[in-house]
Amino acid sequence: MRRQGKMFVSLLIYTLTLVFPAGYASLPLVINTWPFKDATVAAWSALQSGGSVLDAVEAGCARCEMDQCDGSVGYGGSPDERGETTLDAMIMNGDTMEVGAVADLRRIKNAIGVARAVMEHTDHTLLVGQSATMFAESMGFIAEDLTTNKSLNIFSEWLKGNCQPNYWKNVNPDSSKTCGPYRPKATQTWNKRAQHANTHSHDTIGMIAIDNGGHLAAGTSTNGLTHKIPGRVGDSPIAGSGAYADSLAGAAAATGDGDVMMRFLPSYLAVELMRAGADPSAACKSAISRIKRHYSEFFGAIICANTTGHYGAACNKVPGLTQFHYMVTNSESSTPMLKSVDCF
Ligand code: SD4
Repeated sequence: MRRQGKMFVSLLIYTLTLVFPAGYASLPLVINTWPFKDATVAAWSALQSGGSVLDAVEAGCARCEMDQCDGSVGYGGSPDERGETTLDAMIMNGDTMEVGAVADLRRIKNAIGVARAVMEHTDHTLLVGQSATMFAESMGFIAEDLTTNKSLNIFSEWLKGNCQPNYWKNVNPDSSKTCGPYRPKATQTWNKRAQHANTHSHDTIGMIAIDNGGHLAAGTSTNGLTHKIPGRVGDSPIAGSGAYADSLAGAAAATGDGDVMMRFLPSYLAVELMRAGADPSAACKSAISRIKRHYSEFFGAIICANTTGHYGAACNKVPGLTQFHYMVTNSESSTPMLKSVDCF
């Protein structure tokens, strides 16, 4: 009898794994890039306390901005060539297809909050630079220095190391050896793109939230790339690249080498594939494959979720990224689950 009981339990577990494979659908759902658990918790509590999916995405990304997740989100990280930290963020409403975004935002800590203000208080989609700061101040955000001892230190070490690495090419003096200012070289040579990315310099938060009513939102927040050329904007605030959400199809959010990834709109592509019936893991994989075809060594990953709450992720296998970690909370487990996917 005991043996029969054991067999029954084994059979039940086996059946459950067939019916509920990894990524099993359950709503509501919060999913975000990297193991930023506190961000997942913040987004989930926003949903649980009656907030909308936009509230959840805003709360989750704001949490990372405050916590300076991995130094790659929020103030005091990724100083540019002048030593300044600037922020990119976006938020998208999958019901209305409204987007609010800021890029190269200076002196304001809560970039995702400003992105939401762009969406809710203007007819624009993306505000940039010092003008975005002025907009933020008019909306009640406080302007303050985003520099910390840590970012100052990263900056001064970089100066001491002859400004290596940097993002210049085809310039004089030789940017692989010395600091600027640089001037264009008369003759240009094609160089394979340098491998700028690694797990330490890239950790944008990208987040998707879906509620019980099937409303979807997605968002991102980052301080971009360390030592970027001032004025550089990454993929994170670009709709369809950093994130995309359509409550009729699904949502996706990307992380990685934004200068390459934004050329392929991977989040848009993944959502369109889910609209056509692809499951989230396959959609994520196809979006990564599209980029790989041209930049086999790019650093990047993407998370995808469809309207029923199935989710998946994919990443490009490069040294330093063989497995990608992301967080999931849904009604199956209200404490965040750390998930991982093997890169390919
Ligand atoms: C950027 N995509 O600015 C961002 C950086 C990043 O994971 O995602 N890191 O290019």
